[in-house]
Amino acid sequence: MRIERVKGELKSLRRSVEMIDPSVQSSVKEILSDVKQRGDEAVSQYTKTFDGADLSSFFVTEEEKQAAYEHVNKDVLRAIRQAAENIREYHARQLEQTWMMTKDDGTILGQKITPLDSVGVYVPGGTAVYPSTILMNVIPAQVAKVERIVMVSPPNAEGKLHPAVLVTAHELGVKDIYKAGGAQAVAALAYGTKTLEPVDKIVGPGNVFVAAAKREVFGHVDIDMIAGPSEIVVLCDDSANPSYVAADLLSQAEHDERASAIAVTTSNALAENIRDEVERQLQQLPREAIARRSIESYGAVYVAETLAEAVEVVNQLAPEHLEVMTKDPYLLLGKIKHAGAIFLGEYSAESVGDYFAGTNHVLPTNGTARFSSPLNVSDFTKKSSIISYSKQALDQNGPLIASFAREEGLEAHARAVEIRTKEGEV
Ligand code: HSO
Ligand code: ZN
Repeated sequence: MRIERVKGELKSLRRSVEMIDPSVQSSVKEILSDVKQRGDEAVSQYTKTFDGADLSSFFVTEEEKQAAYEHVNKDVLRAIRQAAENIREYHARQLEQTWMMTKDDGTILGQKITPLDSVGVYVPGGTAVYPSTILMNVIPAQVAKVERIVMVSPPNAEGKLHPAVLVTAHELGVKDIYKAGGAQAVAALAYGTKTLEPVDKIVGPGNVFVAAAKREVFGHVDIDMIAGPSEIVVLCDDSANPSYVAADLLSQAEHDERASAIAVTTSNALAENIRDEVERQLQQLPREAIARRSIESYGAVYVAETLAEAVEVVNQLAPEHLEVMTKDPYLLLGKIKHAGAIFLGEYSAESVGDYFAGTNHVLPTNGTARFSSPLNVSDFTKKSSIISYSKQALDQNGPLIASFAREEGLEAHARAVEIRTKEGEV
C-alpha cells in the first residue's frame, strides 16, 4: 500500500467515472427492443441463453419461499430480522409530510406527497447475492407506502433463486418475484410483458448490462443512482488504532478489485503502521486476492500536514463511506461537506452501517456525494404542488400576472386572469 504526502493539486485524487463499453451498450439496446416487442417470449429466450434456465413459470411460488427457510441458518435469519427492524425505524423518520400554508388574502399553497405506484427491485444472482441490499432497497419503498414492489433476479441453471434472496423477500412480505436478470429483466420491468405489469421506477445494483439497461430506460421510468465500485476513506489522527483502520480498509477492499480504500492522516507513524497492518491482515483473509488487487491499485495512505488539510482531502475525494477516527470526531463533523455516510468514532466500523445500524448502504460513489444522497424514502415518493387562489387574491394580483404574461408575449395567459377579474371584458 502506497504512502503519499498530499500537497497542492488535490482534484486529481478523485478517480474518473468509468464509461460503459459501447459494445455492451449496443447489445443492451438490442435486448431492450426485443423484449419490448416480444415480451415474455424474448425474456424466456434470453434466460435460457444467459442463465441456462428453461422456466415453465416466471414467478416464484409460495412453496419455493417456504422451502428456502431450510437453507438459511437461524442466526442469519435473526440478523436479517433485527436489521430489517433497525432499517425500518431509521427510514420512518425520513417520511415527508404533505403540507399546506395559508395567506391573509385566502391563498392556500401546499405540497402533496404521493408514493410511487410501483417499483421494481433488481437483485443480482450468482456469487454477488447480498440479502442486506434487498433490505436497503425494499424497506424505504415500503416506508414510502409504494403499493406494488416487484423483485427480479436471475435464476440459476435449475431455474432456482438463492434461498437467502427468497427468505429475505418473504420476511419483507414481497409477493411478486420474477425470475429474470440482466437487461432482459430491466426491459420487462420498464415496458411490461403479458405476465409482468410495468413499474414506474427501477432500483438495485447489477452488472454492467443491468447498469447500461437502466441508463437506457431512464426517462421512460425513473431509476436510482448507478453505483460504482465501493469506496472507503478513513480520516485519522495519531489517536487512531492502526489495526482498526486497516480492518475497515480491507472490509471495502474485499468487495471488488476495483474498490478503493484510502486512509488520510496527519501522522507519519500511523501511516506506516496502517500500511504494515493492512499487509498483515490481508494475509489472513479468505478473499485476499481480490482485496490485495484493490489495495494495490486503488489503496493509499495520504499524509497531510494538518487536520484541516486532511479534511480538505476528504471533501475532494467525496467518498461513499467516511470513517472519522480522531480524538474528537464530532469537532470535524461541521467541516465535512462531501461523504455518502459518515461513521464517527472507533466503534463505528463501516460493517455496522453495511448491515445493521439502520442507515442505508446504497450510497453515492465516484465522487457523486458532492451532489447526491443515500437511497432514502423520498426516492420512492414524489411531490405535487397545490395552488388555491381566492377571488380577493386574484383581484389584487391579477394585473401583475397579466403584465408578466404580456412581457412573455403570451396574451392568452393574461386574458385567462383578466376574464376572472375584469367582469364583462375579454
Ligand atoms: N459496502 C457495500 C454494501 C455491502 N456490504 C453489502 C456488505 N454487504 C456498499 O456500500
Ligand atoms: Zn460492504
